[in-house]
Amino acid sequence: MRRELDCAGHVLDLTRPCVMGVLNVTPDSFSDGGEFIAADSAIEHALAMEAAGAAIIDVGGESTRPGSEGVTVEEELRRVLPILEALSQTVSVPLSIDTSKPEVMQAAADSGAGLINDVMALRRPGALEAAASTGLPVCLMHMQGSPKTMQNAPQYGDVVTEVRDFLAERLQVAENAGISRQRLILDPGFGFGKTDPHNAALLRGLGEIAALGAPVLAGLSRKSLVGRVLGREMSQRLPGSLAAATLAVWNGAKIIRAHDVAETVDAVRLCDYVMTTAAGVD
Ligand code: PT1
Repeated sequence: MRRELDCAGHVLDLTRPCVMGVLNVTPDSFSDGGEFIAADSAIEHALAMEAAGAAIIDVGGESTRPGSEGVTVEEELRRVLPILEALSQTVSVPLSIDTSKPEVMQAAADSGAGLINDVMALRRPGALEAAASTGLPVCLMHMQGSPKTMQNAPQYGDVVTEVRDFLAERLQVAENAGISRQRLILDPGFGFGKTDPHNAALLRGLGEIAALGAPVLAGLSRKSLVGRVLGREMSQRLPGSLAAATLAVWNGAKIIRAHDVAETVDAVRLCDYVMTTAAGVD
C-alpha cells in the first residue's frame, strides 16, 4: 500500500518504515538531561539526526515521562518556537511538534511544524479544533491517566482490545472534527500507563492496531520497560531498544520514535528487508 503524508509541504513516505528522531527541548528531559536545551546545540543535534537518516524530527517542550509535571503554555512556547523557527530553515525533513496544548499546536504550525504528535490524542479542550484548523497530519496516542500518576497501578481487562478501541474512537472523533483519515497516525503509547506485561502484550498485538487502517507509530527507545526487563540503566538501553524497534516494525509499525537514529535506521531497514524480499525459485 502506497502512503504519503503531506507535512506542510514536506512529503513523508510511509511505504517503508522510517525513524522519527527525538529532539527534547526540556531541561528536565528524561534521557538527555537538558543537554539540548540551547538553540544551537538543538539545531546541531537535529542536523545530526537528519544526516543519520531520520525521516522526521519530533520537537518536544514538555516531558511526558512517568512522574513528570506539566509546564505552562508560555514556557512550552518559549522552549519550542525558536527551535522550530530555526529548524524549518535548516533541516529538510518534516518537523513534528510533541504537544497536547491547542495554543502550542497553532503556534507551532505557524512556525514550521509539519505534523502534530499528541500523547493525549486531542482530548484537551480546544485541541481537536486547533489541530483540524492547522490542516496538518496528527498522531493520536493512547495514555491511561496522566504522566504524573500513570504508572501507579495501571489496569486493563484486555489491554490490546482496550487500546485498540480507544484509538478507533479517537480516529472517528478526529475524522468528525474534519481531520481526514489519511492524515491520522495511531500510537499505543508504550510506557504511558502500562506495566511491562501490558507493554509486551501491545508489542505482540500491534497488528490489531495496524488493522484499524492508519499508519502506526511506536516509541520504545530507552524506556523503563527496556531498563526493567534487562536490568539496564539509561545509558545501556540501546540493544534492548533496537530489539523492541525491530519487533514493532515486524508487527506493522511504520514510524519508530527513537533517540539513537543511525542504529535504529539500520534495525528498521534490516527488518523491512526481511519482511519484503522474496526469494526466487533457483
Ligand atoms: C511515544 C512518546 C511520545 N513517548 C509518541 N510520542 C514520549 N507519539 C514522548 C518510560 O517508561 O511513545 N509516542 N512522546 C516519552 N515518554 C515516555 C514514556 C518516556 C515512558 C519514558 C517512559 O521510561
